[in-house]
Amino acid sequence: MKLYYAPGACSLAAHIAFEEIGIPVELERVDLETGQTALGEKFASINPKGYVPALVLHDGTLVTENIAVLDWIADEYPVLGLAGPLGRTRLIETLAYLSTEVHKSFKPLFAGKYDEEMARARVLVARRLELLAERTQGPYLFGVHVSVADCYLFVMLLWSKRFGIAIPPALLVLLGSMVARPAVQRAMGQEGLRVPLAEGSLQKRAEVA
Ligand SMILES: N[C@@H](CCC(=O)N[C@@H](CS)C(=O)NCC(=O)O)C(=O)O
Repeated sequence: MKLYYAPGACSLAAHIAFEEIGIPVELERVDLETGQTALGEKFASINPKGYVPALVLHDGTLVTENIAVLDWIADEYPVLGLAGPLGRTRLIETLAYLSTEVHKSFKPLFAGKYDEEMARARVLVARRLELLAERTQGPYLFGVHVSVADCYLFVMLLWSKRFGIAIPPALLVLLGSMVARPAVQRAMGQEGLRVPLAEGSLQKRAEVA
């Protein structure tokens, strides 16, 4: 299997998920500016959509879109899924919210063109994080077990820190729990990213807040 990724992009969610499961996945970096992969291929010839994540399965089948990639991982490796009669539905519901409401709301911040649009985006993301915080069962979204949805939310929280968006206390706890996971540290290290804060310090900050 091969995961096409860009450092710190939303593809980090699938990367973390694979590290959590502990199965070997080939990683190939994509330069989103030039559209070239690290091996010098045109990324559009692999994924015509031109964006990451792009996952190539063992048989060469391509899977794109965070929701589909993360759902595929959870289906294949249920340890990162959600058990119970409505488990799959609740997981997809959360992945869809993260993708279409939270992730999408960051767009103006990455575009960085208009201050007013960026300010509106900050407010919108913060509001959407609040809703997730209210529903978070702690320490992860669905309780004590980490799922692919936590991997995706984690990336959204890293972006929130980067753009100065206030993270609600319940999600600071989640962020701290994720940062402390060796799989998260490995994935971030492999992408050349700095792990935000030392283990446990985010939880402590949330406790005193
Ligand atoms: N709908 C896609 C969006 C993925 C996406 O926005 N990827 C960004 C990185 S986080 C990207 O590759 N952007 C480059 C581009 O769109 O050209 C998904 O959910 O997988």
